[in-house]
Amino acid sequence: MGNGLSEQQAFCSNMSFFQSFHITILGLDSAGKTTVLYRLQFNEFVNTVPTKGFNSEKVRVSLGGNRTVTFHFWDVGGQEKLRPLWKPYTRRTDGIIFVVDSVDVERMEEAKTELHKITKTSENLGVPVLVVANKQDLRLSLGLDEIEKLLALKELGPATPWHLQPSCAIIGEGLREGLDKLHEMILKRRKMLRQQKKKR
Ligand code: G3D
Ligand code: MG
Repeated sequence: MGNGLSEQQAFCSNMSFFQSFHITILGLDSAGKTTVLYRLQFNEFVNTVPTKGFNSEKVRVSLGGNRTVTFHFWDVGGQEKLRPLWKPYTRRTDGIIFVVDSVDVERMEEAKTELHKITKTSENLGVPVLVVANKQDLRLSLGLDEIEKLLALKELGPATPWHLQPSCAIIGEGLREGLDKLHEMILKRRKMLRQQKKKR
């Protein structure tokens, strides 16, 4: 027979199955953020229009190892005039998905600046980032090594855990693998924060 405390503990640990992770989807306009979101939500391609403010959807996603996880995605518009919104939307976020257009060589420097700016704000220190190298189906898309260099991803770490994932959002390729990694990084960070709290 269990006592009240262990039942309560079991209840709390079961509750973690129902919690959702807050994920902000960022990146320059036209990178494919909204396509990523609707591909994950409906499992099919949805024709997008430029996002004027934000789209928000709660989605249950099946990950590897029979895990089903609920993510609350916030897809925030990427046009220059909307980028000041990124900061408030990333407040208390569990993870960031940063989508880049792998063909848009000209704006890679701009993408790099925005990525480094948002990960270095004090609220986002240590928040894991999944960098999605989207539009890999296009012939002129850059390879991962080149994207890693152009976005200076190595300069993000060790403070910010990151993973670079190739994808083609119109058919959904690479998205679940990427989310799997992001989920792992989020759990690892939570564990680390819990341990740090205990030590204090
Ligand atoms: P955004 O939300 O980041 O602004 P969208 O970007 O999701 O609106 O996508 C911008 C355009 O890129 C859309 O085309 C969309 O179909 C296309 N796109 C998104 N992902 C991919 C991909 O993986 N491969 C290719 N080839 N195209 C992609 P339109 O023509 O509607 O502007
Ligand atoms: Mg959009």
